[in-house]
Amino acid sequence: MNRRGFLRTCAAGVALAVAGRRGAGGAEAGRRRPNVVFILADDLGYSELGCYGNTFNETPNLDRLARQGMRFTDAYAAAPVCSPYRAALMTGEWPARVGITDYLRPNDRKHLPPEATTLAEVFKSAGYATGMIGKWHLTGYDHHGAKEIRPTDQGFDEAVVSERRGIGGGSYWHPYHFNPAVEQRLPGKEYLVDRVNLEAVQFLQRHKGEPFFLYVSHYAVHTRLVGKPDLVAKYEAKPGAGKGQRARKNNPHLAAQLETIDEGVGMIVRTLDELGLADDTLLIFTGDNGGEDRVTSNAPLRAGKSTLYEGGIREPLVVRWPGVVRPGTACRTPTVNCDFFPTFEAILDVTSDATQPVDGVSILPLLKDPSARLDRDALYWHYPLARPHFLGGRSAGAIRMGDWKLIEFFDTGDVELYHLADDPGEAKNLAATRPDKANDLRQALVAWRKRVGARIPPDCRDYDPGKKR
Ligand SMILES: [Ca+2]
Repeated sequence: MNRRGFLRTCAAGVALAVAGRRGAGGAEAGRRRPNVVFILADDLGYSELGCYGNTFNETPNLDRLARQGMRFTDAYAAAPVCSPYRAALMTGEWPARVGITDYLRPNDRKHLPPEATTLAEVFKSAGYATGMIGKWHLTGYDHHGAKEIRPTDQGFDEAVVSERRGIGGGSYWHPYHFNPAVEQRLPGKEYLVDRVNLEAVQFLQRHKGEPFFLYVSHYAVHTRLVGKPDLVAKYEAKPGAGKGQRARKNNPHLAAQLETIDEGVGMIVRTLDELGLADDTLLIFTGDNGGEDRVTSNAPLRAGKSTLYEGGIREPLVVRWPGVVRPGTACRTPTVNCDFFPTFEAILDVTSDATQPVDGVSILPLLKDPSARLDRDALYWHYPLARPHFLGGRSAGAIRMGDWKLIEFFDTGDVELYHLADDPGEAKNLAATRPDKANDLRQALVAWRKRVGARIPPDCRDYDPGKKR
């Protein structure tokens, strides 16, 4: 029997209760395995939530969640764009190892390989109902001549309001460009974020009697930004409001979209309360890559989506888990989104026997105690490009070790070195004054590339960095 067949058999009822390979799980001490709701916002920058210091946007439900749980200050995305983040989320691997290091185009031949064991398959192996709502972006699309590998091919029992063709910029009103087959369910002009919120609530209601894993993957706040008109008007009237969809700060459309996401978080929390499931449910909110800095500001972090500066890869991460995560805590240990896979394995107390090597580390010790130490020296990024991203990102790799971070630009061969504790905005390049440190980090980065088989194709070294595509 192949791996997938084995997992399906397990899902059909064969117990899989062996010791977790990454430490004792949440099932210890008689504790029931929790339900998991994982809410992901698209292109949401580090500095957009009230609980991360934003004073213009209004995110009362997420701020409450942070007060009830743990806020991570140094949570990273494994990539500065969509698809590689999602590949790392689903497999626990570095994107470089999966071989998906850039966003997948609609006609892309690449996709998350069916033989990879996904997060959804891990939950299925533990007897969970698995559901996904919204953005997948781990395949090319049939409509564009590519082979589609759908979420339902990767361990999700159901995938609703999910794209079947190229993801449309600004397709936030029904009928949705990315999947015209989606029938309207809300009265009036249906707004996509509202629809995703409704589907999330109804999934919880449908599956209240069994353990569930729900992945709520919003299409917002990806450009083109389109907020609901009443909310946009509310933010336009606020002091300091930027103007229009392309405002670079205090963007009223982004704020409006984010408020609707936040409303959905409130709906999910209320539904869990009503169903009596709040204490048995681990609730996670995060984003897939940094904010696009032509429509927002990630300050105090530098730059945004498509770059390996902090603004491109550092994300909000809020976790609520009653009885395990202490309310109102903050964790400053660097984490990366490949960590979710082994973390859930540890929480479920299963060894998934994934066919792929898992690069992440379980952060369950941090959930129990934010000052716990993880067994990991460094985080790595690999983002080779044949020409600069249209948002400005360059072909590059990076490493963070302790408070030090090095970015190696593949197009010029230059390196930049920053001390993040002293200089979170990456304003002072120390590569020339600390060549010893720069050399150590560069060597560690090169050694990691070798270990995971990360390639830098020749055309990703040799192009004109000034030329935009
Ligand atoms: Ca994204």
